[in-house]
Parts: sequence; C-alpha cells; structure tokens
Amino acid sequence: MKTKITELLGIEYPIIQGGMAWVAEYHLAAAVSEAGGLGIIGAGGAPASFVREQIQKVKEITKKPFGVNIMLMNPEADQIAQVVVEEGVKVVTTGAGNPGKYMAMWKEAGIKVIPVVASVALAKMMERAGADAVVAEGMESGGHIGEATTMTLVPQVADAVTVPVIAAGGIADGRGFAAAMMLGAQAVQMGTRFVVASESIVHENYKQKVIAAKDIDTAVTGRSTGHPIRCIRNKTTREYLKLEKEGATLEELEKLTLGGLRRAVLEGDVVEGSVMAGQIAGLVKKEQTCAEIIQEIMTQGEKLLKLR
Ligand code: TUI
Repeated sequence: MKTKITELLGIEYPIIQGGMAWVAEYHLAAAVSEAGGLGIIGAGGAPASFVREQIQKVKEITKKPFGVNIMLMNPEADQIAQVVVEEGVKVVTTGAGNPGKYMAMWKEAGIKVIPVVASVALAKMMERAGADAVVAEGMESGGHIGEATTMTLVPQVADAVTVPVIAAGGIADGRGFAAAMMLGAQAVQMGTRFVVASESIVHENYKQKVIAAKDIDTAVTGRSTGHPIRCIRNKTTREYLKLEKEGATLEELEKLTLGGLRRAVLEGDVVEGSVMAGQIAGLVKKEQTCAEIIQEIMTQGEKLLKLR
C-alpha cells in the first residue's frame, strides 16, 4: 500500500512501531522493519552509549529502514541527538518535548525528522522548524500522554499542517488503521500491539497483563504533576492515585514509580512496576509475530478502505 509516508520512508506498509522505552530494543525494531513496517529503537531514559550499540546491532540484522525515538526528557538527549547523526540513522522520532534545537543539525545530516505531538500548536511549530511528518498521538496511548483523543487530534492536525500525519493512540487492528486513514492520517504508529509480539523481549508477566487487560483497565497517574502517564492498573497506580488525591509531594510520588518501567519490562514485576500500555490493550488478545500483526492489519484495513 502506497501513501505519502511509505514513499517518504521507503517502507512497504504504513505501519510504524512506537519508540517505547525499554521495550523498543533492536530485536523488535528489526522484526517490524523486516515485516515491511518501520521499526524504531526507543532511547527512553538510556545512556547515549547504549543507544549507539542498539543502532549498530539493528544495522547488523536488517538492511531495511529503521528509526530511533529520542525521549527528550532523557538527561543525555543532547548526546543521543549527536549519536543518530554519527551512526547515519535515516529516521528520527521524538517524544515528551520540543526537539526544535536539534532540527537544523538533523536536517543538515539528511535525517527524516518526525516529532510526536499531542497538540495542533506543536504540530504547526514542528512543521515550521522543518519536520518531514508528525505523529499525532492521542491520550488513548500508553506512557506519557497529552490531553486530546486520537479521534479529535488527528483531523485537526491534518488540517493544520501540510506534512503527512501519522496517527497514534488506540490503534491495534485493521479497523483502527482504516479509521485513522479516514481521519486524514497517512500511516499509523502502534505500541501496545507490538509489546506482545513474539519478537518483543518484554517479560512474559507484562505480556500476560496486556493480554488480560479489558477496556477500562488502564489508569492515568501524574495528572497533578504535569506528567500524566497511562499504565495498566495495579498496586502502584492505586497507591499513586491515592497519594495524589491526598496532595503528596512530587518527591513522594516519584519515589513510588522510580525505575518501575524497567522492573516491569525486564523483571516482570507487574504488581509494583509500571505496566505502561494504551487503552486498546483490551483488544490485544494474543502473541503473534510482527509479520503476522502487520499482515493481519493490512488485509483487514485495506478491505475496509475499499468499501468507500
Ligand atoms: O513520549 C511519549 N510517551 C512516552 S515517553 C515515556 S518514557 C518515561 N518513562 C518513565 C516515566 C516517564 C516517562 C513513556 N511514554 N509519547 C510522545 C508524546 N509526546 N506524547 C505527548 C508528547 C508531548 C507532550 C508535551 C510532546 C511535546 C510536549 O510539549 C512540548 C513543549 O512544548 O515543550
């Protein structure tokens, strides 16, 4: 299927894998890229040296295009911004901030820059700064989120910018894919469905938590601190929300979740760790390979779009 995004990135299908911290390492990224989508290495909170190794490893196992996501709250974001240039990365996505100060350097290096935005205002600013596309991410997503839903954000961003828009948040099957295209998107980005992929190194407990989740099993913590994070409800989200209601300090709240994502993803601590996942977890029912996931979505999605 050809869209402005498949053309821009040189990929077969308009499906991009989210740059999830700890989850989006090189095995997953390579599997998605090999399956014809765009795999992404998520820098998350990792040091620049680790990100460089991940890039070198993905290049060893796939010749297909891949990207790197830079989480801008990472204390080593400046160094990682340099590493992607040095390693010849072709596509960079960013999250949780404004990548404006890196844009000139990345464009100079010929990198396709795709910031993740949660508002029309940032989308317009990124277009002016030279972005090649934007990911419009709704609050159905897992992890760090904005305020607008995918249904409302995608068409408004599509109207506000001329660069292609990639829809993210709440998409996990062909129906969501087709709906996103109808809203004006040229591709979708998915996280939660790829968390449970066979090639995903995420701990089995985490995968089972996503697979068992129902429609209303996620919760958003940190609304009061300005860092809203969506996770599957567990002991820690309940405790966090209780403390938040009682007016706990930022310090007390942060102590509760420090390192929680790593503990959940790598050690399988889904009781006290942070099991980040989107609201669409309720639709994700089984583990499949990245190729199966992409094929299934494209078959169902294209069929629906042809009914127009
Ligand atoms: O970045 C994400 N989602 C994430 S990052 C992340 S890493 C993390 N790990 C542990 C604790 C906390 C975070 C987990 N999930 N999505 C992309 C995204 N970016 N969503 C919303 C935004 C965003 C929000 C505000 C982008 C820019 C922005 O403001 C920019 C400005 O004007 O400063």
